[in-house]
Amino acid sequence: MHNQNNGTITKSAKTDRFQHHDYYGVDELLTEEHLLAREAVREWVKQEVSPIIEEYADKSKCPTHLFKGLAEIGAFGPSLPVEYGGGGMDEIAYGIIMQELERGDSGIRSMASVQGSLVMYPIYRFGSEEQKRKYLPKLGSGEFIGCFGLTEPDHGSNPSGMITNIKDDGDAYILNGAKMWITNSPLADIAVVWAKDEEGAIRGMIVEKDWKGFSAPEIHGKWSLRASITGELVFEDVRVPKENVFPDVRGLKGPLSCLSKARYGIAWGAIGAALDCYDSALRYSQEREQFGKPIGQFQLTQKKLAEMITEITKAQLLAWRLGSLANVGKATPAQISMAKRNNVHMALQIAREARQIHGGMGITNEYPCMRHMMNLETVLTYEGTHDIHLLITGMDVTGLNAFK
Ligand code: TGC
Ligand code: FAD
Repeated sequence: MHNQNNGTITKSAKTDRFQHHDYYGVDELLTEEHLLAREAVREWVKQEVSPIIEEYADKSKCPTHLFKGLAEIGAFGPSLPVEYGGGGMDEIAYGIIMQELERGDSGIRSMASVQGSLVMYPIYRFGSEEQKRKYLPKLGSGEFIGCFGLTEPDHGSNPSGMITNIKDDGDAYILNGAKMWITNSPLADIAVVWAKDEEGAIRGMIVEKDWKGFSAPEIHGKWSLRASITGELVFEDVRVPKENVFPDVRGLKGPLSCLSKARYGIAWGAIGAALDCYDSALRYSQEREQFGKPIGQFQLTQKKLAEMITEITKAQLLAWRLGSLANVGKATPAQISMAKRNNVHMALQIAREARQIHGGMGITNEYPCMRHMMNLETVLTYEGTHDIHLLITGMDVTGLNAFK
């Protein structure tokens, strides 16, 4: 439970990072399994991520050694069946795991989102039995790293316009085109790629890194998500055996249903980043004195903190309810869009306010706010931008489509 009482702070709250802020007792809505998963991942993040993350972000380097650890704590596909390399848990457990990872860093959560929801999930959902058996155990154990290629240089928000294509060539398809902004692509052993066939239908396929004509150059110069590696996917007459193409799915609903799964996780993940910023700002406001008193005693600081915990609490309730709907298969894509948009924007606003509470110190890597803030600029944009999700909600409530 919330451990700040009467404006004072307990000793442990001063010394222990990652305080638990549960203003409305949302924990009472969680099961023993959810709480255990949260504790395990939180502990892992404290041990493995927090001590190194500032340095990796500073150097714009991906801590690749964490892939194995992420697999061991069950962060890859927590809600996929165990026999297919997943964790066999429910959607709320999946969400809570993403929350705890993003408390550490959005880039670490991205590693898990891509592997679990954008690579393992489509193989599980659309793959043949052979594809599942060949790739899922290796992905679940972290032996293989995967990436997901939908976005193209000229087709981001409108993936239906993609020009990456396949042409029939007997027992294989010939793949040509390019994908842009692909998380983990330079490291990936396999890529789940979406391309148009000769009839113009979008098809999904698994492409292996060593295949002739396939390369994945890194994109440099990012000020955001610096501990996550991003690259392109370039296909020049790559021969993709037909057995590597997903047999039954055609159309944009294939990749979009993977995005629904990942966006759901982001709606929870963003709460973790917000909690870390709030936690740091609250602590700082109680320790830092100006004009002879803690800055937390000034009404303007209290306004910031009170609004932060209000928004976090609303986001926690939104995520929990969305998770309850997802558990019974009733979370609609538009409901997921609303939660992704709201919670990421909430986290970004909190990161900015928290940075202000830290004054000049807030721009340094002594505190996590600026790193979260920069990361969240990406999170606001990827998996559908802030405005695209608004238009999805707009379409849902009006029945009128702004995209057509
Ligand atoms: P539209 O005609 O609306 O839909 C085409 C078909 O798809 C169905 N559908 C969905 N199915 C499942 N889940 C969803 N969320 C779905 N949304 C739509 C739809 O019912 C339809 O089915 P059918 O049977 O009628 O064919 O498609 P549109 O071309 O008008 O586009 C709509 C729009 C703009 C909302 C969509 O294109 C969109 O969401 N754009 C945003 C693109 C995006 O999010 N890209 C993300 C790339 S991946 C990424 O960013 C990974 S970051 C990784 C990390 O965490 O590091
Ligand atoms: P654009 O689509 O060009 O949008 C530019 C602006 O125009 C945005 O503000 C947008 O909201 C606005 N806009 C566009 N259309 C409309 C409209 N109809 N109405 C109103 N406004 C509109 N993609 C993958 O496939 N796989 C990945 O692993 C992946 N990882 C990523 C990692 C990072 C670090 C980043 C930055 C991106 C990643 N992406 C990935 C791509 C991401 O999904 C796209 O950047 C995103 O979908 C937006 O596309 P875009 O950048 O081309 O912007």
